[in-house]
Amino acid sequence: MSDSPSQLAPLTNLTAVQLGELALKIKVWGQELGFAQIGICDTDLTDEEPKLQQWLDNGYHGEMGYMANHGMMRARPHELHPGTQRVISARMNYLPPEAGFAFNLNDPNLAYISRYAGGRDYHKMIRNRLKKLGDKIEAELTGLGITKPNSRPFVDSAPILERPLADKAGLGWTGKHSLLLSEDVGSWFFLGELLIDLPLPVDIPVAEGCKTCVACIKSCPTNAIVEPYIVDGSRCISYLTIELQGAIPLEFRQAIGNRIYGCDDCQLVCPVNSKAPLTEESDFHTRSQLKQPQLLELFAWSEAEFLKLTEGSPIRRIGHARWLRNIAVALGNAPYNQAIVQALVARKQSDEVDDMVLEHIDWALAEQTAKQGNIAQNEQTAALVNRKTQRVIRSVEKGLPRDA
Ligand code: B12
Ligand code: SF4
Ligand code: SF4
Repeated sequence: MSDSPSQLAPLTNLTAVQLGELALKIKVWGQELGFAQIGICDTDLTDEEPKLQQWLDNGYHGEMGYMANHGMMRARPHELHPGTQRVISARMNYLPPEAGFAFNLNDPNLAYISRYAGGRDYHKMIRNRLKKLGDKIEAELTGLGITKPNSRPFVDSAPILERPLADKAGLGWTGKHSLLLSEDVGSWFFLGELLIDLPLPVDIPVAEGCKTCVACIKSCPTNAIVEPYIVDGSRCISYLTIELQGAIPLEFRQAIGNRIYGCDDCQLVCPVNSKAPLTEESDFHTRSQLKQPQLLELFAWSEAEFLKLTEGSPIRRIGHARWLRNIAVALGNAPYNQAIVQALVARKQSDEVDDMVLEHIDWALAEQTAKQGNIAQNEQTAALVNRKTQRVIRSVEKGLPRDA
């Protein structure tokens, strides 16, 4: 059979049986490409539009202007990519082996880096795999003498409500922390989508499983989960350490503790994560220099070292200034130590710091000085880290012993 486009039949020639078979094959191909699960949904997110609008009206996006820029397109995949009839939603596990969550949170001289970010940046990798999935669908249809479908992959940065789509596609339920999670797999996964103009059969959403649990809400260090299912992004440590360009508001600095890039606490206390599988992608394993790193070591990296050592990692995109800003806050939160004071003073004199970083260094010096000589307070800081973090640590030791 010739595959010249003029001799190929239109997509509308596909029968319901053929579409059903194709959907099953897509799920198998997805797994072959390293996705843990694939689900399919339609593009109707009209129920989400008022909730998204309310979230924006409340200013929960903070400085994330991109969240407001595209209007309601986020809830309309068919406007984002015209012709789209279905969303093929995919999830990929990222939990690295030897996560060492509790060990890391318990030592205020170590830097805590969110476990999604210790390896390679996921955006390009997942987009490439989704593109391959699109190629397989195209080859299959061409083999059937059918014209190629129009598809486009998206991961994270696109203006699309990925979590509600994945919820519709049956990949899990929306937890009270607003992330997607599922029995037996937990929540340690990324989402990505292939938008496609084929009327594939859709999957059935799974029932919500949080029931009466509120562990994530109670454990959030900055009280960012303002209501069940609703996160005030502008209070979230992930926003404060990654998205926010300028100064970290004073009210959050102590609560940030040693978390210098993102935060995992709401997932760490989640009982559903007790059965979460480890990633099968070695690309997501934590790089050696980011495994339980000393704050002082990271603070000493020059800009050139920062760029070299974070190459290919999501951390690189915050740049050296925000990296220093975040570490300065964590150093301010560490117990008093003469070496920390010296490192802060030395950094003030380097030509790599701007006014914003200087202000955070001054804050950290003031915190350190306040603890100097006040042995009682210093010990209290060291022992308590802070009460909520202690609870998270205990919860991890008990609930996630493999990853503690
Ligand atoms: C902006 C953003 C953030 C912001 C804001 C977070 C937020 N919850 O909105 C910040 C920077 C804080 C952030 C942090 C994190 N993020 Co983020 N983030 C995004 C992004 C780009 C958009 C999310 C969005 O649309 N928010 C807008 C609000 C309105 O959406 P929403 O929270 O889902 O709001 C809905 C609920 O409020 C709901 N709702 C309201 N009332 C009710 C009532 C009920 C009963 C229900 C069920 C729902 C409900 O309706 C709203 C509209 O749909 C997505 C990628 C994408 N393009 O979708 C990733 C994404 C959500 N993030 C992700 C991750 C991994 C994280 C972090 C874990 C990273 C980290 N370790 O530091 C944290 C987790 C913080 C948290 N608890 O949410 C993953 C989540 C994967 C998963 N398993 O669900 C995503 C999908 C990226 C990806 N491609 O994998 N993130
Ligand atoms: S990631 Fe951390 S700061 Fe953000 S909502 Fe979860 S627990 Fe709170
Ligand atoms: S901690 Fe509890 S409430 Fe929060 S997402 Fe997990 S099961 Fe749901």
